[in-house]
Amino acid sequence: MKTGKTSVYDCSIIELDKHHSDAGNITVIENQDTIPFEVNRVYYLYDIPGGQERGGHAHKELRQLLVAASGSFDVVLNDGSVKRTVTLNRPYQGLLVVPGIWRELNDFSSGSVCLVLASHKYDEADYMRSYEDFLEYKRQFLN
Ligand code: T46
Repeated sequence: MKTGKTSVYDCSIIELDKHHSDAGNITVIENQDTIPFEVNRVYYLYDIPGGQERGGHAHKELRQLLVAASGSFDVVLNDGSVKRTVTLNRPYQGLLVVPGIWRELNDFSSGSVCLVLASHKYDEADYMRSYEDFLEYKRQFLN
């Protein structure tokens, strides 16, 4: 699928493996088996001040799985036509975010951790940080 043609409905919750024991839980994510891309980078957002927003950009190629490893936050997905808000609050659920989707993360609970598994290494050229440029990019792929 052309990355510019993606919609918010191409983003989905993936239920992750949860192994429960009296000693606690463990969740495992494996390349290809659990998620539909190879993981080349892992990073996490933490110590996020109350009321802070993250994201506010889109990617041209990057695919990501976002997990609330601790606490909760909202992800507002926007494909230029439709907005959809997904609340992440379970460490055994991941939100697959496809390329070409503007995202904003907000309403972080105190102490929350957003774990991100990403398909590519960091590349600033992959970012669309201007909302106007993002809309223009999506318009090119209409029809
Ligand atoms: C997303 C949310 C969940 C690096 O140097 N390497 C990296 O791998 C990353 C991700 C960031 N940085 C630097 C670049 C910027 O100067 O860290 C700074 C903040 O990065 P960014 O604007 O990407 O941060 P967030 O938290 O707004 O967004 C990130 C992801 O990039 C984004 O795709 O969905 O986390």
